[in-house]
Amino acid sequence: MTGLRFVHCADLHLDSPPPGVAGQVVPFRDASRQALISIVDTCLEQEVHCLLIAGDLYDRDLQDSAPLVFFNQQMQRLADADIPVFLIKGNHDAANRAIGGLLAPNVHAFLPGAPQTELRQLGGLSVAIHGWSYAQGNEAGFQISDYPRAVADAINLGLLHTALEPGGPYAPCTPADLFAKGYDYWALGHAHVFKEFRQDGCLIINPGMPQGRKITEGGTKGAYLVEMVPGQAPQGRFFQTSSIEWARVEVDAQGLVTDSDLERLIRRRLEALVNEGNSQRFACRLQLVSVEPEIYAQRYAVKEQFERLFDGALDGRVFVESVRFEMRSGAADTAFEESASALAPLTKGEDLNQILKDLSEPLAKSLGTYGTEIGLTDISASLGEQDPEQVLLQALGYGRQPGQGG
Ligand SMILES: [Mn+2]
Repeated sequence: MTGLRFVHCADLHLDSPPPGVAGQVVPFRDASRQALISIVDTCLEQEVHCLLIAGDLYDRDLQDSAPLVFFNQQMQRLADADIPVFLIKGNHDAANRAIGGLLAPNVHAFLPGAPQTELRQLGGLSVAIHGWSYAQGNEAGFQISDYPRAVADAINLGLLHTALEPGGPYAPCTPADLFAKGYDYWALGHAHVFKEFRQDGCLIINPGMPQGRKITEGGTKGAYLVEMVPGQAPQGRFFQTSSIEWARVEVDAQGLVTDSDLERLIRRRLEALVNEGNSQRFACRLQLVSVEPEIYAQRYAVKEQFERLFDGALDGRVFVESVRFEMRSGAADTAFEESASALAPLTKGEDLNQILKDLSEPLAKSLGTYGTEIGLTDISASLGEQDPEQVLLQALGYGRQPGQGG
C-alpha cells in the first residue's frame, strides 16, 4: 500500500525550566529532550516521509544556544535519512522572541504573516503543506480565510497553532472552519492535551505535548503517527513519548489513626501506580483526603516528612511534587488549597506578623465565606490577640479555631 506517512508533534517546550517539586531536582529538561529523541526515533523506525512541528517548540527566549544545538542535532538525524521537517512557531516561540539561529537544512520554518504553501513530492505523492508562524504572542487578528484553497490533485496538510477559541488571542477559529477548507489533515498545536475531530475525509489532530511539566499536564503524553492513502480517510495513532508522568494520587485519610497507617496506605498506592502505569517514572501530588478538620492540625507537621520519605521512593521511580491535605466538605475548595499551600512556607518566616498584616486584606478576600466558618473574619484584629503563626495556620485550615485553647 502506497501512501503518505508522517509524524505530527507540537508544544515540546524544549528545555523548559523545571517546575517546583518537593525534594530532588526532577530531570524534566532531560525528559523534554528525551521526548524529542523518541519522536525522531519513531520517524526513523516508521520511515516517515516528513515530520510536522505545530508550534511552541521552545518555551521562552533562549538564554543560550544549547536547546537550538540539541534540536538541530536531532533534525540532522532526520536529514541523514532524507526526511524533511515542516515547522511553525506558536505563541511561546513567536518570531519576536529571542530565538534565532540557523536551522538544519531539512527544516522548513514557515514565516510570520499570511499562510504560505510548500509543494513537495513525498512518498511519490504531491503534497501541499500550508502554514504560518506567530509574529507575536497574540494573534487575535487571525482569519481562517487567509489559508489558501486546497490544492487540487494533492494531499493538503494544514499546520496551525490555535486554541480553537473564537474571539481568543491564539488564532481564533473552530473545527467547522477547518473542515470547510477542504484539507485532508490539520496538524494543530497549543492545547497540551490530545484532541481529535473527524468529518468525512478530514482529520483534525491536536496531539498534546510530548512531555508534561506540571501537575495540570498529567497523564501520558506523546505525538501522532499518520498514514494517508489518496481517496481514503486518514488513519493515525497516538504514541507515547513522555518518560515522566504527572499523577494525582488521592489517598483517603479518613479514619486512619496513626501516621504509620497513612504511610503504609500511601506506599501501597504508589506501588500500584508504578506497577500498573505506562511510564518509567511518576511525579506525584499526594492528596490526603478527609472530612475531619483535626486531621490537618495533627498531620501538618508530617507533611514535609512524607514529602521527603516518598521522594525518590520505589527505586527512584517516584518524585513527590507535594503532599496536600484536602477537606471533603464545602469548606475548602481546590483553589483555596492551592493558595494555602503557596502560603505555607511563610510559617517559617521571622517577620510573619508583618507579612500577615500586608496579606490580611487579600487573604480575607480569598478566604471568603470560609473565613466566617472558621471564625476568622478580621485577620488584622486576630493578629493583635493571637500568635501570628496560629492565625496563619488557622487561615490555612490547619490550625485550631479561636476559643478552643491548647
Ligand atoms: Mn501555545
